[in-house]
Amino acid sequence: MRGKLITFEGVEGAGKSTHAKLLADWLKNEAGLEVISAREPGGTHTGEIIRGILQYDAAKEPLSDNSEALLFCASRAQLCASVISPALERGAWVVLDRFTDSTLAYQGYGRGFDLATLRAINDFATGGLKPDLTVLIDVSLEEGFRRVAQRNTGKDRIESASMDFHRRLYFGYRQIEAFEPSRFFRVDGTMSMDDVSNCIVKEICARFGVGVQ
Ligand code: T5A
Repeated sequence: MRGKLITFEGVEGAGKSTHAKLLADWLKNEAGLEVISAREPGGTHTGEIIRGILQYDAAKEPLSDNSEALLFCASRAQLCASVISPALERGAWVVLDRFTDSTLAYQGYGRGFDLATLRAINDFATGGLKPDLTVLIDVSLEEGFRRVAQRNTGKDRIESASMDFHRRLYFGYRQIEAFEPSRFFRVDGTMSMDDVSNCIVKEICARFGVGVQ
């Protein structure tokens, strides 16, 4: 049986990496499933090189907004072809820290690119692959950036964009969710880590009938 694709989305510092890992551990250790985890951009050798360009200006030249959009999708295309699709086909579950909705939120609502064009580029990159469930972790921009600041690693290129940019993508996520409500599970990311994690596991059990073995 084909595996499931679960994606995590939200603003900077929402807790995506934390909760993607907690869910992947639960699926492996408690539900006994094969689980592949990856982050975007990245997750492959090519993708990690692209991540360096996108986040840390590795190419040392200003990146045009068009190049930015295409590079996120190039990283995704490589990840889909070499990791995600083969894993799903052999029945593994795939847990992703960001996916196609990030491009709609950041490059669409944030940078202002046409959403239909971005959806077409996303489809080209993924071969039309859609998440079975998207967990949208909801925290305010203020809370997200407070957590990012606590990390003490400084802001990367996109985190450094204007607050207006981040406000647009925050509301963008709401629009994207409203467009396909049944694919989304929105969880209040300001609850304790245990409470957030338990809510996500409960939703997964209810939707897909998996449980503790
Ligand atoms: N991007 C990405 C695009 O523009 N277009 C695209 O198509 C794609 C795929 C990726 C950047 O690229 C952009 C978006 C991003 O700007 P990244 O480093 O992967 O960059 O950035 P993020 O995905 O935003 O990762 P962050 O690490 O900034 O945030 P997370 O993963 O949401 O947060 P996390 O899990 O690291 O948690 C942050 C802190 O909060 C704590 C954690 O312990 C951690 O310290 N925390 C909680 N604290 C209290 N209560 C809870 N419930 C907590 N949950 C976590």
